[in-house]
Formats: sequence, C-alpha cells, structure tokens
Amino acid sequence: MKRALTALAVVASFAAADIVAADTAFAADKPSKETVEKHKTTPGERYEPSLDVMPGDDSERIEEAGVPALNDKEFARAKTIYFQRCAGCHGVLRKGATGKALTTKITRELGLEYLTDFINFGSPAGMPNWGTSGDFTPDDVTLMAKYLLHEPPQPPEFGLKEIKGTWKVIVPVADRPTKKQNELDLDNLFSVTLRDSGEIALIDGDSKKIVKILKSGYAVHISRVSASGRYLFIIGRDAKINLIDLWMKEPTTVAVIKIGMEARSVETSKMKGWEDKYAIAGSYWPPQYVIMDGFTLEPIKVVSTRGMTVDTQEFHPEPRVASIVASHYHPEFVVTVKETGKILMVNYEDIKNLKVTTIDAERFLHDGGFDSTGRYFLVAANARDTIAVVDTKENKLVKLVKTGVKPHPGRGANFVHPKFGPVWATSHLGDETIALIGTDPKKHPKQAWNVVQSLEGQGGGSLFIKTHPKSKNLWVDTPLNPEAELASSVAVFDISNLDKGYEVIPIGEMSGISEGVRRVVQGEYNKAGDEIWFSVWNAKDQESAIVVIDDKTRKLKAVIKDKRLITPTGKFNVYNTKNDVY
Ligand code: DHE
Repeated sequence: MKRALTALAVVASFAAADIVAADTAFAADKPSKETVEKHKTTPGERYEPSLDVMPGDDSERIEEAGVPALNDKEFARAKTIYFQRCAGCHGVLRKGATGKALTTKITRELGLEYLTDFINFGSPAGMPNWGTSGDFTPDDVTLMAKYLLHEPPQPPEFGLKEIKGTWKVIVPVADRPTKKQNELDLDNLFSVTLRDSGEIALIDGDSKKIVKILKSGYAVHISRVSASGRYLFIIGRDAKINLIDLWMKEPTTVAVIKIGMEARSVETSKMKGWEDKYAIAGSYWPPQYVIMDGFTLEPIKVVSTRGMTVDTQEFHPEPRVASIVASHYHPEFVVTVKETGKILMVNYEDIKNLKVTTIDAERFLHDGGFDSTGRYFLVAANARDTIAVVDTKENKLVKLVKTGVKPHPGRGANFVHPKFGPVWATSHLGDETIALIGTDPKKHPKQAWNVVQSLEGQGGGSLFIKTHPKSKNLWVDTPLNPEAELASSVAVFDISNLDKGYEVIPIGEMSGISEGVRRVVQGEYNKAGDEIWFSVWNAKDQESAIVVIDDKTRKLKAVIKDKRLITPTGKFNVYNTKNDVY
C-alpha cells in the first residue's frame, strides 16, 4: 500500500467526503484520536488533483508576524507539499473545494495543535492520515500545520500577454505538406502518454513498433485528434500544448503554447464546416479556457471560469476546467467546470461576440463522454456520485443520475444491452459496481437516463471502462485498488450474457514483468476493434509495458516492451479518438 501510494504521488491529495463551500467553518467537534487512528484512506479516495507544476511558480509570499516563523527554505517546501497533496481538495487559495476551507481565519482559530493532529491522523470524513500513514515525516506534519497559519501565497495570473509569450510556430502552415508524406497507417496509430518522462510515444497499431518519441510538456495528460485526423494535440500538466502534424515525413511538433500553469484538457472543433479550425484548452490554474487557432495554436480568446456554484450560488474563486468535448450538433465546445458544477456550451461561430450557454449540472465535474449517437454527453460529478446528462442538440440538462460511489468513466463505454437497448457505462473509484445507463429516449423511454443495471466488478479503484461497437466484451480496470492482484488485472464481461459475471485477465502477469505493482490502466481498442491495449504502469525506475489482448479470444496477442516506454498510462487510437468511438 505504501509503495502504491509512492508510485501514485500524482494522485495523492487531501480528500474529503463532506463538501463545503468557500470559507465555511470546520466541523466544530474534533474527532477522538481512536476514531481518527482507525481511519485509513484508500488510494481511490486520494485520487484528487495534484498540482505538481505549481510549486515552481513565482507566487508571492505574504510575510506576517505573530505566526510560527518559517524560513524561506521551509516555506518553499511546505508550499510544494501543499500544492502536490492538499490544493487538489482545499484549493490553491485555500478557500475549499471538495475539502474544507483552510483560510487563516479558520486555521488560526483551530490552532497549531489541532492542525497537527488533523494532518497526522486524518479524519473519518475523508482527510487522509498523512502522518500515521508514513507519507509525511513528523517534521513535515509540524511544518504543514505551521504553514497553514500563514496566508496562502497567491500564484500569478496567466493572461493573453503571458500566453502569447509562450506561443511558437515551429513549422508555419505554408511550409507544411499538402499531402501525407509518410507511409503510416494514421488511423491505427496510437498516441501513448509516457507520464514521467515528459514524452509521448507514437506506436504503429499493426507492427506494434514505436514510430517516434516526442518531447512534451510535463506529464502529458491526454491526446486528442483533429476532425480530419491530421493533427494531434497533447497537453501537459504544465498546460503546455504540442500540436503535432501527422502528415509530415516524420510526425513533428509544428506549434507549441502554454495556456496556463496547470491543465488537463484540450480539444479541437469537430462540427461540419469547422473541422480542425479551432482548438480549445482548459486549465486548473488560472481557472480559464483558451480558444486558439487550430492550425497554429495562436491564442484568440481567454475566458475566466470564476463564478457562482450551481447549488449554493456562492462565488468560487478557482473553478477548474475539467473535461472538454467538441459538439457534433452545433459549432460548440462543451466545457465542464469542476467546482461550480457548470457545463458551458461555448459557441465558436463568432468568437468576438462569444455566446456561451450555461447549463447548471452538479458540482465537481470530472471526466465523461458521448452516448453512441454523439448527441448526449454524460459526465461524472464524482464527489457527488452522479452522472450529469446533457443534450448537446437542445443545449439542456437532461438529468442528474445517481450511480455508485465516485463514478470515473474516462469517456465511458457504449453498447447495446440485450434487454434494455443502448446503454452507456461507468465504473467507480469508490465501489466495485459498474452502472449501465439507458441512452435511447425514443425506443427505450423507460430506461433512458436511468441506471438499468448495476454489475458487480472485481473491486473499487477503477478508472476506465471500455468496449467497441464490434466487440462483445466490456473491460473494466482497477488500477487504484489497494490489492496488488486487483490493481494488476482487469475484469471482462460478456455483453450478451452480463449476468454470468466477469472473467479476470491477469494483464500484469501476462506482461512478464515481475517487479512493481504493475498497475493495469486504460484499455484502448485498435481501429478494427479486434484487439485491446492495456498499459502496465510501474514506477519510472521500473519496467513498464503495453499488453495487447485479442478481443475475441481474450488471449495475449503481444507485449510491447522498450526501455523508452517509461510509465505509459493513457493510449489514444487516432481513429477512435477522432470519431469518439468508445
Ligand atoms: Fe486524469 C482524463 C483530471 C489523474 C489518466 N483526467 C482526465 C480528464 C480530467 C482529468 C479533467 C478529462 C479530460 C478530457 O476529457 O478533456 N486526472 C485528472 C486529475 O485531476 C487527477 C485526478 C489528478 C491529477 O493531478 O491529475 C488525474 N489521470 C490521472 C492519473 O493519475 C492517470 C491515471 C495517469 C496519468 O497519466 O496521469 C490519469 N486522465 C487520464 C487519462 C485520461 C484522463 C488516460 C483520458 C481518458 C480517456 O479515455 O479519454
């Protein structure tokens, strides 16, 4: 468990089950030591944003008298720990998100001893036991308690001027080829995140050979593909985007830009008549989205997401941009805003007079995908155990559907249920269930937007679920399950006989790797839909691999190993990503 958490430093942060808005006070009663000592936090509960890049920022320190002194070195260390472990839940400005507010008004009232205990032992409400788990040394526990008595340093903004300052067109449009210059089967190319080496690998789906390794921003999070399939967009946690032209003799980065300081999402325009024209990216800090030219990344418009929450209608100072998808029904981007719970339909027809339809959904939006028709977008509000369904044709909220504990669908999985018709599925971080939601209001109105079946998977700690229109299999990973055996295997259901239960496929073992936790993460199909690829994700100084499974037989087809495959996580098949096939 300890090792698992180290490998997953990226996902470690404070988590709290109870939700409080800005400046709301702490629960008055301090839990007893026996209660908190019993409290154990699972890796799944720690799956909260970790602001890894922020410590390097030049945020300003506010010096104050009357609080325990911290020298510059101590302050810098505390700030780094805070951003990596705490800011994901308590917010950069400490005004609270899924975790409680930690403004100095509150922390000074609570006092040093209380804070020390809280950090040490955690709380049954979801605050990890950072001290007793061994994640923090006793000195760091004290340091963090003292740090919380200081005013939070204010990170700088990152507006158009700063964004433009990072923008570089490496190969101008006029110098790019007018025809594809390589022999690659682009539709079956995979873009693979090499998380800890700051690179992506382009792997040929047929030969399984690495075509090219490209330098990226820090720990690329996702890859997305333009409507034409020519351009690949990747975004690092440091908000750096690479625009890669897949038509060049060798796929090459043709433009770069940094749209903020911490980010997770990027997308490109897919509406008929607007293919490839625009790109958009959203950031965690500053809380904003940026619309760019799709061919050069020239920034056109920066829009802040600061505003009121959907429920209590209180101001939130740092609502992060979570998932973004491109509408197929209107020239619009669908932008989800985590802390306010709003879904923004950003119309790019007239960017100067930007029209944004704001749909109130649910707080703490995270990841999601379309139903099989591409009309409905289903997105997890994971801290509220809810999937929000939006109709991208009518631009309306259809329903908020309660599923299980902390749904985490990735983009979800679409298939036709033998009894209930078309469904979209999500697995969960917080329990072992897989929720199937009906998506066909015309032919199956009773089932539409309800959980029609809840399957029992092999455990909690699931991140991604996958199938393919040509497949009869539904694959569910469990990389954050505390049991190593579950983290290194996947469950697969037969869609035509879901009641039969699942088969466990030991992907980690199949990789031939014996060291490490061998977390198996994110299945992705090839274009034909007859094989599925899984990452075997180990720590960066250990061996990792990609395991390819024959979808029909569920048997091993290939293991891709290469010393350059450092910490592979997300994999994005060009054809499936471009066409929203999942
Ligand atoms: Fe992700 C998607 C945020 C941790 C792998 N991740 C997303 C999206 C968001 C997000 C908002 C949706 C983007 C979109 O569709 O536009 N992820 C976060 C976090 O805030 C979190 C919890 C912690 C953090 O600090 O980043 C987090 N994510 C992780 C990981 O630890 C994973 C497993 C490994 C890694 O590479 O970092 C991881 N996230 C992914 C992947 C996707 C993703 C592979 C895309 C899935 C897909 O099929 O589209």
